[in-house]
Amino acid sequence: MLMKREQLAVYFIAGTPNCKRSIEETLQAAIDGGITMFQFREKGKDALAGSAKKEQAVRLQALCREANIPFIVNDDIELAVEIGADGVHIGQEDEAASSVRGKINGGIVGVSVHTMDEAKKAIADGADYVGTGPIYQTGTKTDTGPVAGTALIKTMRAQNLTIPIVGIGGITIDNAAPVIAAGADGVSVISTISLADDVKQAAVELKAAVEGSN
Ligand code: 3NM
Repeated sequence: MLMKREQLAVYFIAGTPNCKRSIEETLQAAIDGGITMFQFREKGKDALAGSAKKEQAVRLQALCREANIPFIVNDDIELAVEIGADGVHIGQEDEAASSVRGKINGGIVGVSVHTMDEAKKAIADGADYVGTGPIYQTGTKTDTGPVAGTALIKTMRAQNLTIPIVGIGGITIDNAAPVIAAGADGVSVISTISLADDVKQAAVELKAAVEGSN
C-alpha cells in the first residue's frame, strides 16, 4: 500500500493495555470518528504476546481493511510480515529502515526521529514518514526523551525536508493545531482517543482540530 501524506492526519495508536473498552470496540469507534491510519502497539504491562497478540492483530487489521485505512505494526517486523500488515513503525533502537524495507515488500516504513541527523538518516534509508516527539508531556510512554515541542518539525521544514511528518506525545484536541502549523502532516495519539469517554467523538474533534489548522 502506498501512503499518502493525508493519511497521517489523525494517526491513532493503541494496544490492549491502552484501552478502557475492548481494543476492537475502541478501534471501530475511532474509525467511525474518522481516523486516517492505525498502529497496533502492543506494549507494557498486560500486553499480549505470541499467538494471542497475532490473533488480536489480525482482528484489528480486518477492521482497518474494511475502512480502507493503513494498518501499521509497531516494532514487530516478523508479525507485520506474517500477517501482511500495510507497514511497520520502528524506533532508533530497531534495525535500519533500509533493512526493514527489504522485508516488508512494498509496505509503509515509519521511523521515530529526535534530531535532524536521525531524520536525514531515516530519509536516506527510505522511510515513508517520520514521527517525532514527545511534542508535549505524556504519561503514556515513560521512557521518552525530554519534551521537545515543535522545534524539530519547524527545523525539518525550514531545511526543506519534504518527507511526511507526524507529531506524537501528549497531543490533545486543544493543542493539536500548533503541531500542524509547525509543518506536520498529522498527529499521532494514544490516550486522547483510547481513554476518551466517547471515542468516536474524540476522533471527530481531533480531526476537526487538525483540518481546521491546515
Ligand atoms: N512515543 P499519548 S510519546 C508512543 O515521543 C509514544 O516518541 C512517543 O501517547 C515519543 O498520545 C508516545 O497518550 C506516547 O501521549 C503517546
